Amino acid sequence: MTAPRDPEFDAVVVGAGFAGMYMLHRLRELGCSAVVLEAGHGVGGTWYWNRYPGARCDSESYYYSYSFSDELQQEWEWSERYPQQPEILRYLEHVADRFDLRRDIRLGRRVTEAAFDDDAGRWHVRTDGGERYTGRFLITAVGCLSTANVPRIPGLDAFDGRWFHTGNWPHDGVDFTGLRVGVIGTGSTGIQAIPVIAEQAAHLTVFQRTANYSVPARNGPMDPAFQREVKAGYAEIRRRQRESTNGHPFDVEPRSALSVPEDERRSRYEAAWRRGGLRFRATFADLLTSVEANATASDFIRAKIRETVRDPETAEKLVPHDHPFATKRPPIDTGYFETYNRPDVTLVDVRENPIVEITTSGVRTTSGTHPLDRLVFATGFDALTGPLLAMDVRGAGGRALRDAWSDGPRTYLGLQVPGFPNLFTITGPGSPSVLTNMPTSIEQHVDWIADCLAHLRENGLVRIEATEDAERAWGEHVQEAAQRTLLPMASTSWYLGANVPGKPRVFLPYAGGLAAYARRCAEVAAAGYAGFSLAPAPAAGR
Ligand code: N01
Repeated sequence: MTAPRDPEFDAVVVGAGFAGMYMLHRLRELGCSAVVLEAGHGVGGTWYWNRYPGARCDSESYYYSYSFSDELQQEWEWSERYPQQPEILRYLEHVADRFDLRRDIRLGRRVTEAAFDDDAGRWHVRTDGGERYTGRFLITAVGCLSTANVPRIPGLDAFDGRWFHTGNWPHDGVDFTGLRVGVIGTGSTGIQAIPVIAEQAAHLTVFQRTANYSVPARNGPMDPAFQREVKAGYAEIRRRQRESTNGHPFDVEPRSALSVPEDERRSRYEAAWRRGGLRFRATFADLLTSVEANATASDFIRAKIRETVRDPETAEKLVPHDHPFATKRPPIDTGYFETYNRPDVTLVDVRENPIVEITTSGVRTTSGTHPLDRLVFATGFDALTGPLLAMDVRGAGGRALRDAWSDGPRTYLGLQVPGFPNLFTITGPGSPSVLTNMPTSIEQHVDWIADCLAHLRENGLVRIEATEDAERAWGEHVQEAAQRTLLPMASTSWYLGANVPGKPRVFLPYAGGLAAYARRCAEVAAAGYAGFSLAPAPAAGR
């Protein structure tokens, strides 16, 4: 009797969110056999896990979506300017059905190990249930923000109430009615969740470490006339997205904030504030490159916070001082600062009064104990590298990715890692990823990988690996690109890995802009995949 062989595919894809599902679609078009292994019990990735109160997208619905199928974008109707989590999940489930993707997606399979077999030129992948899969190519579509960061605060195990991380929210929801709730964290997630939790809880205590800038989202129902206009103009909208810095379809004002008179500058900020959303960043060309220009936007938002929050002491705590606007991912909100005017909401500044421990009945800071029934960690993620390093990935010669990246991630174009042949990392570290509207970056990566696989096949090649030289040069370029912006000034940012104790401080995403990045990827491909070494199958009998 021979032992049953592991199921073998051209490609094993990890993750069934935006990236993994589109990758599967493209692989099928190429005629490749593929399987998608997904840890969740449903498709959707980020939108399957992040079900916290108030979860919605900060990009607008009409462009936070796939562009690859005109039929899909014509038939899908968005109900709001910013879609809520359940609506995005419905959209992704619809995509899975519409393109008949589910038959190649295996749910409830968390990949724990992946090892490259040099002789066979195959990746062997193992899941938490002990299943094994084999593929010539391993393609990670694991997301950038999918490994929860729960801070190690002493005493958490002893807490008598229940606690939750926003990125791993119970599927049957959480009822906060009549309860004393604590939220730790005031990033984009906390800023979305806090106003909604405050509506329900008997009392909400917010533990803030870094005060944050936020601009009103100005959410509302989708205007049918606008939706018709969008559908008629999708070709142009998608072109603008692809040719932009951040994957959004709006133009950035070409002038410097310092080139216009004070009253004009102010009225432009006022108009952007009234319009709401991430577009506020585009009010002037140099908000992320000039400290002086940025100060005009930062000061404008600081004044808005002081105007909104009635108690001056609370307002001062909410005013950010330690980083310029948008050097951390800028949140947008619905009634965030207004929430602090409620009598049943308390703000605790944990820079001033650090958290000492979690007790059985609450959170103790240096200024006293805050009694709580429920505790919410809106404390973010081990971003970009976390989801990849959560798997034990071993490349040629058994080298662990964890060792290869001990000083920070090393990639070529965020797509490949030297020493890890035939591994592609969709929106990996060193690509624009989290600095952009994710579906746009995902489509660019997936299309590039699909074209690359087609090239290999057409040329009788079976192996592709980034060279050390190309990786080194790209790594330097990624750091230079960040240094040309103000982004590294936010010293506590997850862009730098600063939110996870012990994580190397390296600027993780590529800040040179999506359009420039995509051009570079296209040039690399046109030059016969410059910076990659490509190899044919060994001759028969060898
Ligand atoms: O996480 P974050 P997030 N004690 O890391 C604080 C995307 N997103 O989940 O700033 C006390 O930004 C931490 O404080 P500090 C988006 O890209 C997208 O909010 O490190 N506090 C910070 O305030 C976003 O940027 C959407 O000092 C602690 C907060 O927790 C990314 O996800 C919606 C702490 C964490 O903020 C992550 O956002 C929501 C500790 N020990 C999010 N540890 C969309 O629109 C951490 N903090 C699609």
